[in-house]
Amino acid sequence: MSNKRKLDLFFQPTSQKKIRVNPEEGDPGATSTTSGALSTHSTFPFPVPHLPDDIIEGLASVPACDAKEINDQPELDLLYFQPYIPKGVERQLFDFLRGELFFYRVKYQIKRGGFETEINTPRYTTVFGVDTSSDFNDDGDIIDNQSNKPVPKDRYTYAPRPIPQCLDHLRQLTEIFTGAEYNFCLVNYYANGADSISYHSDDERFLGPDPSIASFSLGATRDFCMKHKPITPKAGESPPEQNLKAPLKLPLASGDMVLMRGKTQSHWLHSIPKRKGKGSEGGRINITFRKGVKPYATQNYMQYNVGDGNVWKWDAKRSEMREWKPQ
Ligand SMILES: O=C(O)CCC(=O)C(=O)O
Repeated sequence: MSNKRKLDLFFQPTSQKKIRVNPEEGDPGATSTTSGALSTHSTFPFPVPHLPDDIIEGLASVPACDAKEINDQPELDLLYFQPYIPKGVERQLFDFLRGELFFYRVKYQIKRGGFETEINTPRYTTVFGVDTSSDFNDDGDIIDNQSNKPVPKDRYTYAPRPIPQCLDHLRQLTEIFTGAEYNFCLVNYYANGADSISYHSDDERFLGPDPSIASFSLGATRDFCMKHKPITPKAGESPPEQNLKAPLKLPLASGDMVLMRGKTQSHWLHSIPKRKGKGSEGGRINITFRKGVKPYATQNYMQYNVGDGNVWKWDAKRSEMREWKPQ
């Protein structure tokens, strides 16, 4: 089936499209259209509203432009959409997600130079999804994909969380366009230029070889820096050319999407550095879709993006994230 046909089917009018509402909301097995519907789950601190119809309609014309291919350096393979989400719709989606999602400010201990060190993640994070070994049934219970039975108790330390409809809609659209599958959605919120993510690569074995990662930007423009991983020169040889290359800098604006694929993760590092001065005040959301192929993907993503800390939610009156407590 062509992408166009798949999209036409996907965007049939919402009045005909039935969306299953988690039975915890009331009538078990009830279905509803998008208006007023909520995604709920026993692991969610509070329900997350479904995407409003006007955002769904706005997303019907993605991608807003053709991608630029960036593959002129060794092992680099990017598609860069400027933008992917049409102007105006990206702002609505940013406001909606910032206002409705729950976030965490994760702290964890690592050993550094032989000493236990506390790391304060310098941004708000949250994650949804589960690796390919498991799935959620219609009641939201986690089941083993092979046996269709509840997963063994020791598979997950942190209970996985299903992707709420408001992010799953974009995930499904992204699968259609990129031809890749995604079972995780990670969301970062950078409150201002002081929030950041340091150089790293998403090259964990639990993502399998040559993972495709679709990375969306909403809100403030931030630089996405990339550099080739250092290559140790062989004895007596001069440093390989890659070590001398200047880092790549993409000024990611609201609505942009970067698809990183092929050898990119195994050979390149990426970061969002801190930003000072003009333009450093605005908030930015980053959404990445990935596919985890081992249970450790779920464990790792939950530990470092949810962890054990307090819940944060956007306070529109104060225009800031505030700690959220159950009423
Ligand atoms: O915020 C971004 O654009 C990058 C996020 C990122 O690298 C990550 O979540 O691994």
